[in-house]
Amino acid sequence: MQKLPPISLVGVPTDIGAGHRGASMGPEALRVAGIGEALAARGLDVVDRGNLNGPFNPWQPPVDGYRHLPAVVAWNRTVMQAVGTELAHGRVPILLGGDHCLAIGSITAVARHCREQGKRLTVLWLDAHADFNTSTVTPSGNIHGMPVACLCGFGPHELTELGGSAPTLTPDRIRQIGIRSVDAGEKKLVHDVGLDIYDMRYIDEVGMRRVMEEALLNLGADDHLHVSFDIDFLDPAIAPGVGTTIPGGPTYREAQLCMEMIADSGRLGSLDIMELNPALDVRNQTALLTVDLVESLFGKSTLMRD
Ligand code: HAR
Ligand code: MN
Ligand code: MN
Ligand code: MN
Repeated sequence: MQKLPPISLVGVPTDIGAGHRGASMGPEALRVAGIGEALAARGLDVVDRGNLNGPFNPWQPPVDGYRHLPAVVAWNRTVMQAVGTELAHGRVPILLGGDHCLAIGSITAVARHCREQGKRLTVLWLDAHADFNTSTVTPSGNIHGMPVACLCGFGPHELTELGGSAPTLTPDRIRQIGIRSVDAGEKKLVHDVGLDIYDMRYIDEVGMRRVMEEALLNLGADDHLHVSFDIDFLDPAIAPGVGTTIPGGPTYREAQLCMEMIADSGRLGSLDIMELNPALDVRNQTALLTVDLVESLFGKSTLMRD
């Protein structure tokens, strides 16, 4: 058995960047579904750091193309600090979101850690959406539709320069899987920067196995893999508890295989679990499914394969 590093759960109870209220309850729903116990049962050292604090959600309309920008910045600074601290202590941070705008702070901290350690960062972005909007092309002003653009240097300087100078990532370090909803202006941007997108059509055509083989190709000992898991990646038939359901996502088996192949890579160094919205869930089923998938992500399999 491969020795897995210790894990820290970090709750971020806010929906400050979302278009629906409720993702603020995500961390607690994941705890109620037993995320800590499930990982501990795998023999992992798990500590729950509790929840971070930040500004409440005033639910205001967008200003200059951004909804709640100052509060989004405040939350992301706190996330960056907390994730950076866990990494510096040699731990694997699991961010319990919260909406997906918080991945800006999380991945900015991971990128800095990788620079300090001389590691190469690869980000797997599991999502129905590309999250590559900017203030000029966004249809909503919701910053959870913008984190990948911000990480690549397209966005307000408060977010693109969260960790110092922009950009945090070059587009070639990101692989997006499960994509099936991209806005018109966003489509042009992802095409222009050459983002590596394994969309649902490609998954249909070649299957999840080959998609994951390609997405995980050439990972070696010096690679740190960050997984940013937006729960709306999953088909809404199995995961109704998210704000922006898009039909036609991965099935239960496809999602399991995706997680198992990431686990097999042995390179997982940090994780975001985002966009779970308990207000829209049914008897916590989406949180329970998420815990099941996260167990696979940390190596649980039906048979002994190692
Ligand atoms: N693309 C749309 C927008 O920018 C919807 C984004 C929804 N985002 C998420 N994150 N749930 O992936 O408004
Ligand atoms: Mn590390
Ligand atoms: Mn999404
Ligand atoms: Mn997302």
